[in-house]
Amino acid sequence: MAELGTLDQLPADYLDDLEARNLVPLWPNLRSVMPYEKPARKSQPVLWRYRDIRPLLLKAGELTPIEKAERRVLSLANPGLGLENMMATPSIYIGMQLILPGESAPCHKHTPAAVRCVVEGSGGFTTVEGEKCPMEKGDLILTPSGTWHEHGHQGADPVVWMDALDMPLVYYLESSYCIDGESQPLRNVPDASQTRYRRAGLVPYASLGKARAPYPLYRYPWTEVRQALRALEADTAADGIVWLAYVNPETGGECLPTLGLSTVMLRPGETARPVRRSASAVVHVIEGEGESLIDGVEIAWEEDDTFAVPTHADLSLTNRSTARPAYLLVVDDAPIQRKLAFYEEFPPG
Ligand code: 1HN
Repeated sequence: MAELGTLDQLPADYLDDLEARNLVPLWPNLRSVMPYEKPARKSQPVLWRYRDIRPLLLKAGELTPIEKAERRVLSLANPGLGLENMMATPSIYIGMQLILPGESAPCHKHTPAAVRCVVEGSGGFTTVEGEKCPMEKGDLILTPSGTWHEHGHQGADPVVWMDALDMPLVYYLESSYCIDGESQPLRNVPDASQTRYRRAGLVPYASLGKARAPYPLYRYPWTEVRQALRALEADTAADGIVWLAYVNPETGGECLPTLGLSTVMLRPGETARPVRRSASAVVHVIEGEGESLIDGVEIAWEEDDTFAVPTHADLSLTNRSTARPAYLLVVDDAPIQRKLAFYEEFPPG
């Protein structure tokens, strides 16, 4: 490891000459952009408690009519990345969105991809490319990059969902923008999770041998995902993790090019120690309570809480209940890292 020259070792008039020509010497900055062994990380392990968010979100419902918000969302910002930047991790935006009975959020499309996970309330829906997707607790709804989407609410109580977007990445690429559209005519009811992709292992015959659809399925109903986790438990070793990936049913690959989606069931009293991953992640608690150690920082989570896991972090997940399983949704940026060919897994350390 060579000792690199520093800025103060360079003559002031030389530095002035560089600056006047928009030039910067690399060597004084090299270690900060290219540290040894592990990346430099500003992201912190951080917990957002739903107990804290809920009253503030309901207050937003009183303070700001939906027409003045377009999307009534409180962003979950990682203080290590600067609150004003609205980043949960370097690549993942997270928000909690409130929609009140009878309200609607107008139709638009944008370059960032989004996924929603319903936190509470019944009767909400998102229409994606003309497909009306019901939103019940734990349901996952994809709105991939460039797909028209709008929200509505036909129920009686407030509906809240978590929005996850690849916005920090797309914004960094100076590529984030949005287009407003007319409300969409409905193409079909029910949605494809109930019709064309009702069961794993089966796809509509006509799709065989064709170019695989990029986004054949927008909705993953929680009641079925939860059953699938319970079924996988029966075939998971005591030291294994009950962990399912959400995939595109036509390709078997990731649902979205940027965001990875998966769900973990922690058995009663279980402590899971997943491999250390180069990807950053956000974990949302669909059901249950427990605690996690993230790079030595202890986080005690409850149902509907959300926490951030920085890149390369050590992570443990403990279900505090000895009677009930806990269910977690994991949103990560592993798909981006795989495409960039540097995704890594390390033994827990
Ligand atoms: C957006 O379009 C939605 O469509 C939610 O519900 C959150 C955060 C940033 C930018 C666009 C939505 C968003 C968003």
